[in-house]
Amino acid sequence: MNRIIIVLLFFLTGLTAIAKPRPNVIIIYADDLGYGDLSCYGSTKLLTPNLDRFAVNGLRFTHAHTTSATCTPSRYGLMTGQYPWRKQGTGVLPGDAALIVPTDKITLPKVFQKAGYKTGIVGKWHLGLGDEIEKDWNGEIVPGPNEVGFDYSFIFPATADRVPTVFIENHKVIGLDENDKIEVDYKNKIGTEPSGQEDEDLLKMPSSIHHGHENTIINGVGRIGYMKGGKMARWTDEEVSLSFLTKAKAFIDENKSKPFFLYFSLTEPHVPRVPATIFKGKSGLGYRGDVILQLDWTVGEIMKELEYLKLDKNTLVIFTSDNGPVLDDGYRDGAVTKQNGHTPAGVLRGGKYSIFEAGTRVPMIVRWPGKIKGGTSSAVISQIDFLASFANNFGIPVVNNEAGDSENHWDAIIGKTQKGRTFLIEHAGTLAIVKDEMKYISPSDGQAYYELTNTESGLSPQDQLYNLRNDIGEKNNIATNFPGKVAELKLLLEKVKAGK
Ligand code: NG6
Ligand code: CA
Repeated sequence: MNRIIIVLLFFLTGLTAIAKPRPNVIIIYADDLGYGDLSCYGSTKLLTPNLDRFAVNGLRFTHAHTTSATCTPSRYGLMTGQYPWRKQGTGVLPGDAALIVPTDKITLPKVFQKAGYKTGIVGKWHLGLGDEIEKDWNGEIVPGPNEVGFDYSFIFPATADRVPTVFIENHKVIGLDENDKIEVDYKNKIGTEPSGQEDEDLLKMPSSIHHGHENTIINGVGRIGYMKGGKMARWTDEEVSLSFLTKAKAFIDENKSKPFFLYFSLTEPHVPRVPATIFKGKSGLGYRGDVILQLDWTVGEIMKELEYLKLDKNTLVIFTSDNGPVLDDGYRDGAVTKQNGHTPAGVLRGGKYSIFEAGTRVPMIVRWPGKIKGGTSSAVISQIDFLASFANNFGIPVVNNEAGDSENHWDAIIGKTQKGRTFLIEHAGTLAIVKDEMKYISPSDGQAYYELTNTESGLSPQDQLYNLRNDIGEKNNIATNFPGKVAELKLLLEKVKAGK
């Protein structure tokens, strides 16, 4: 009798495990796309039909956040489920940085591996490579994405404006030439190639004055950092996006018969904005607008591929961005002069680098036909929660509090509830906390305004408190009117900081 019960229990446990939904999952991650950059988020000057279509059948979030207002920390949070501000060295990384994601702890892609998925990353990485800054770009570059949970990787190391401007596929730079070895240096000039400081005439896209994009010129674009050699390995900026799309489609195709997780990390609309030639001039808003159209088209191509392979119903696609928008991020590319009334941050204040809402509040649309109803969700969600949410959905335990800042909000992600986090932390130069739509920004001595990028940083030596419910544009600091609220949020923030 007992035996029968045990067998029955065993069988039932097995059934529940099988019953867990295991859709393919794709996270499409834009770079510096703002809350107001898509027409489904209210843009009228820039129309993004593919993402609009995507949003019609998807759940469009109005309060979704990255952990931080720049790239590396946001991606660190996405991968590890840990706030980047808990760890030194998680700020914007140079292109020669060592890997900052631990190889011995749980990560988002490892959650998928544990659930039996095939995992891949295609696109921008920006979380460092190898054990040290000094590394041989001409050999095996280890550790990297493959060591933190991706079975397949096709990446560029940092940003399109940082050397080395090469693609790396599973540890190896593509197009290596042993007679023309690649060297990279972020401190001293190497090689004899011209740099932006010396030869402005060679630039097809001038850098903004004193803006730090004046080192080695590659394809007429001055980069951050010096590079020598590897002439055949260097990408052409116009082809970067299409190369990523091609590799993403190939990954989907190769893994169509098993569950797969693809982290498709786009470069648009980060600088340098060099769209494929067919997109140049298409938006009328300069190259920033053009690359957003290119991004929109890319999303459409991925959706077409899923439909063609009959995978669209069984694939959960999350579209979002790594931080808020910026117009002038170092090149005179028309983003400012051809803005034409477009508002990249929409109704929000600030942008990339800012502790105001536009720094971390980003578009996020989740689409899973048949499983997620279309509509909008005001649930407060952080990308740091993807790790625990997927782990929970798959029934995978996360041990030793390894992703301690990640919360399970699976039901909010799939639209079963509009209730997400009870509180949210934002990070850019200082920390802010949002609870019940009251936002407290910690005082900071930092600059209130970044002239280089024309950004309101949101930093102030005073306490700031905003009521996002009726002041989403953060215009009225009501800290002095509500000292009790300030004290409460300050205390909660201190607790979170001390927490893990
Ligand atoms: C900044 C760069 C900016 C951009 C940013 C990283 C200067 C003056 N500015 O340091 O152009 O590359 O880093 O952007 O060099 S992120 O989206 O990857 O965080
Ligand atoms: Ca970014």
